Amino acid sequence: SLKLKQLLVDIHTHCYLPRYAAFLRSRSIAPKIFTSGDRERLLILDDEPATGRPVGPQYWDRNEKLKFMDTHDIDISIVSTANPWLDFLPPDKAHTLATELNVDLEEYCATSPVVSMPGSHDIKRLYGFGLLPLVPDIPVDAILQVIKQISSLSHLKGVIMGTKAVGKGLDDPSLEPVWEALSAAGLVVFLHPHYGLGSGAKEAWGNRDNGHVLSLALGFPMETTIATTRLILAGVYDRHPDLKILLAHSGGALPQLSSRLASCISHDPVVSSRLQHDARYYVSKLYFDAVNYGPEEMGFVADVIGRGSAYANSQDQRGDRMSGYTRMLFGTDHPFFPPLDGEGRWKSVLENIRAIEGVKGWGEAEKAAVLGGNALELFLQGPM
Ligand code: 5CU
Repeated sequence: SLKLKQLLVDIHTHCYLPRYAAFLRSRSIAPKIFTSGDRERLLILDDEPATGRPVGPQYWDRNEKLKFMDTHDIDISIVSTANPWLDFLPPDKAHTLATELNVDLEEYCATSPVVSMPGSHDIKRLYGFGLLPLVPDIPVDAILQVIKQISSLSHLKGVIMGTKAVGKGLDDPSLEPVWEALSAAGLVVFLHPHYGLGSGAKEAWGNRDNGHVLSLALGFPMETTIATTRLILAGVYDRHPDLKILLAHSGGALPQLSSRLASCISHDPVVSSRLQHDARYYVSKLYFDAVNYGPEEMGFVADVIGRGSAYANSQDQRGDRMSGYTRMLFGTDHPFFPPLDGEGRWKSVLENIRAIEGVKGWGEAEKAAVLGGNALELFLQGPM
């Protein structure tokens, strides 16, 4: 059984595969990798200074990923391409590169070492989220073709998706066949931010130099909050109740705002009768990474997820209110958030492990589930 030993599984961990990194090196505008002095630098965020940030093999070298996993006792990682994925490309290029990068990621995972555990010779240390060519003007059939490709690659267990989808956000009706296909294929959609507040950021963040703090601490999570709320409001979960969506950064502010959202919906003449359930129910259908760095936040998110099942409109859909932890999964955000000084274990990783271990009311079973058991259940119960 997969549950012979407590495994630590990292579901939020990124890379720029060598083909993607080479492509970024070929570009003269952001996103790009360029050389300055004797170092390569990466420029990806809109509000980042033109000097970008130092980048190195930890972003593309698989040995570095495995070394990082060993340093932190991580048994298995579900690796995804880091933002901004293919968002900035024309349809043809996005389609070609998605297809090629999915094959590259399958190879990256399929040839990885196995988990060292008695009887586990079938479990690899690396699995992946594939890429879809989600760009404006792409024919939907091209996206469906890539979903089919990903389903056929046995080490890819889902897709990573940005909040713009094909340019108009996640409530775009043209995405219906995409949700349908992802749901039918059982692929997990890892929803991840990149744009923060977009053009609103300039005014919201002011003039003071605060590094990346405002866009990463507030902009990223708000972007996820808004994108997921629009998806809920569009009734996507009513039409595709089996869709598996995993939210980055514990869903941003959605857990905190879900009762307010429910109240706003029920008082709004345009929306009040649109959805089959109270908004809080849909929160209980989502999965959340456990990347929020605090035991109180960790426990709060689990409580809100579990509470959501009480808001199902039909009695037979009501789940267990205490089961919120089953939808939370450990992540690191590697290779982002390295320590500013020193080597060894990363503070950003240890904080999340300690937060999971410090949740009041969680026993060994709950902690083990969030650290790895839930991920095994979600990603690896099917054929490996
Ligand atoms: O530090 C950053 O900019 C990022 C990023 O771009 N993407 C991410 O997942 N985490 C941090």
